[in-house]
Amino acid sequence: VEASIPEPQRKAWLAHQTSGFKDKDGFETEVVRHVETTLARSMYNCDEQAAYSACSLAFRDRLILEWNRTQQRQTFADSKRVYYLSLEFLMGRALDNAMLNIGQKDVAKAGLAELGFRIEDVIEQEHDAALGNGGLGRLAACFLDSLASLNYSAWGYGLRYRYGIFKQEIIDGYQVEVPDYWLDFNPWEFPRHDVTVDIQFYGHVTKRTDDNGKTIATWEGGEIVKAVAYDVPIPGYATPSTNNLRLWSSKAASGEFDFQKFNSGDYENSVADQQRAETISAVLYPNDNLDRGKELRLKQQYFWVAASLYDIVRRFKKSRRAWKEFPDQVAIQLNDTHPTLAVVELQRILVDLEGLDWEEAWNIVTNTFGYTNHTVLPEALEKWSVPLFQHLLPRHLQLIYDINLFFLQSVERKFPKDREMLARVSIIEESQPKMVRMAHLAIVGSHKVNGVAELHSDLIKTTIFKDFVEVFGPDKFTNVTNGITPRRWLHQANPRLSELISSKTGSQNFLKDLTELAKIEHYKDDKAFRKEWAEIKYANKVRLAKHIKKTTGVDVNPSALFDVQVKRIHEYKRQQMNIFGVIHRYLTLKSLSPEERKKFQPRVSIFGGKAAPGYWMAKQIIHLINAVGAVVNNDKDIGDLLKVIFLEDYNVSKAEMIIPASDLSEHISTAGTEASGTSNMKFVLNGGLIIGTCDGANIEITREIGEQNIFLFGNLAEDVEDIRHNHTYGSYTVDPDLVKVFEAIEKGTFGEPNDFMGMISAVRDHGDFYLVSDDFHSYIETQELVDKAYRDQEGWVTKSIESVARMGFFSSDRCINEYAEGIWNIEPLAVKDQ
Ligand code: RUG
Repeated sequence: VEASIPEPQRKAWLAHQTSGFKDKDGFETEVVRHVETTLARSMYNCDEQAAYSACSLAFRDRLILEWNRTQQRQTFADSKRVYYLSLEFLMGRALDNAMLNIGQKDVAKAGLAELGFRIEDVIEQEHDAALGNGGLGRLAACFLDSLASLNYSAWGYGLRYRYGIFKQEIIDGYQVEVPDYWLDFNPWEFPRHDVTVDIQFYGHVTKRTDDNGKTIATWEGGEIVKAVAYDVPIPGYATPSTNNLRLWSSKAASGEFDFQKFNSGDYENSVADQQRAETISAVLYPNDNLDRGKELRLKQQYFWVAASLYDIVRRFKKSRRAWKEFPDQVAIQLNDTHPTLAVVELQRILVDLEGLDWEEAWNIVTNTFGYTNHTVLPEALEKWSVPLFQHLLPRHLQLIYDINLFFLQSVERKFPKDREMLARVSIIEESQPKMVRMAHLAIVGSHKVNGVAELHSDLIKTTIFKDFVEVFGPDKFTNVTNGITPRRWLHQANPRLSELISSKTGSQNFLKDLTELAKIEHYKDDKAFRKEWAEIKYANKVRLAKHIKKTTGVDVNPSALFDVQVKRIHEYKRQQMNIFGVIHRYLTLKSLSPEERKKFQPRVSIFGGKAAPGYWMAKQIIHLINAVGAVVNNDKDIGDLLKVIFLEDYNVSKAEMIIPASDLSEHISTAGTEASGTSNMKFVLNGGLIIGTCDGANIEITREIGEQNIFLFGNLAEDVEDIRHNHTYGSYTVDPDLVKVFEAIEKGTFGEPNDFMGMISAVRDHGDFYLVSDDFHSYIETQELVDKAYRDQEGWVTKSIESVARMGFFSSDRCINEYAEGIWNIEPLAVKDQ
């Protein structure tokens, strides 16, 4: 890099490389400089918000240098890059992460203290970057952290939503959605007004035959929207590598507004084009595991993949390599089916714009893409109506039909005369209207398809994608069990635990190689270690108890068992079973004498999570939790024995506080419905135990930490179908304990019973699809085992230490290395001055 700098600029360049803060004083100087010049404020009125801004800008300056160097290093190396296409990146806060990854949080803490600020208060000023719904978006964020930390040449591509996931308020026990405008001041993004791409929508296709008899298709007319790049630096941990996340923002192609309309007095419409264009990247769709098929969503998807592919192809073309080398230089991972249009768009670029033959182009396409499936839930599998496609993306629809034709011809050769097989695997569903099945397109257009936990990867092969295993053979389908970044989910979220671990492992190397956690198992009988272990958990619980008091007004006892279920509210995740279990506990307590009650294990049941705004049942569940809390928390008979808390607006930064404070967390989805789950990993890594079903990654967690350290219950995935069949055609009775719970609700114990009848009749009258009643007895019994185990505090601490020590497998670093080796075929790029 240095050698390529022209001589006149070299001296200045060299001087600049050594700038930045070396110590506390250097840091302070930078903060003061940013307060006074960048923010144009004086130090006399520098409040916490200004301190946050200046501190972020000081760290950002350091990131930018490494970011530039990393990009140059990757360009010069000219090796293969991976592009992670995700419609969601749930990044959370950036400042704390940047300070820790750069390794200068201590310097900042000391510097800020001297300026009169507590670093925790400064960190708290940052608005979460909440460009995602839940697990899928957070996984993408963990992957970016690992890709940078492991020195892979990688870019993320996403959308820069003006409004991320809504802010949740709880008013009178009901969820109310408030828009979350997060871009007021965002020092972590760089607008690239020079990096823009024109994106076409609508219009029509003309075809002509050229002199060689080849058909040339041209997509004409329609409208153009401009995509503008915004870059976010992604610092690796303990490495200078700083990767790039590029988010696209939409803008009218024709500039600010239509002067002609404005001058002719049509003021309202003069800005209409601009507003329509900006709508594309305006808001994140707030649905988790649900496809609604809205036109604007399809527009978002095409806008984003077309801009990203243009960028990727432009970068490849600079190397002047032959097209056939494209898959040697480029790996593109489809995070779910949301970016599947990229398959069609690349084929369009190669065939229509670059003039390649169909076969050659299709080879390039399929060797470039990998597809990750994250769900088997039918309501989450994306389908788009053919008429909508025809209207919005007419050329893409033609290409999809051609891709399907060639694919079905190949299937027919393998399975002659099997019409049903053809209908089942077709990319087009012959419904009314016809639909494009995006998962089928993603499978056909990729060289590898992976699930996200062992059970899930087996399930996709035996259920939704069974036919494709026959068509393509089993090798195309693989598993990469999800992981989490230990930097954010241990080091950042639980600094005291991280420090205790490093004092025993001898270094912080476990943050780069999580299997080193195994070393702490040697200390599981060490008295001082155990004492500190328990103290850390207690301190984290005290912190959460303060937050609960501040936000809900309820006093909770930090010595009680903290039982936490925080995740999106969904029937398949079964928060309804949890709250029914809480009601059962309440009824049991009420039936006991004061003496008997004394023997009872005190608990705080903590819930958190957002319901999609249109998901009526999920909202009812939130309402019931709050209604139960209102009764139980004010019942003098009960006191500290049971408290029920709903924490408002669960997000990444709240997760960082809640997770380290849990004794027990609930991962209780109906077996076979939760693809992986990743919060289960976060909780165990922080020394909390799990109550869970044999679902998703719970199974692998059990294998790693041992059956004695987890509370498993409920029916198995392999039995679910038969049980459901029996609900409809056999005898069906609701579990007697659950009947009592329903009776209490119907009696009005928790307010107007009609408010909760949907939840009751889903179980009692509508086939209990999620097996709440079937699993209830086993759930209640297992909760009793939890109480018993918790009363033996020594035994509990042993379980907690053993579990953490055995969590090495669940690092997203392991996961990214598996993708790199098994799917992307890329190697890390050496960093000399590491
Ligand atoms: O529901 C799944 C989780 O089980 C999983 O852990 C996560 C990451 O793989 O993805 C979640 N998911 C699936 N979010 N959306 C979908 C379907 O679009």
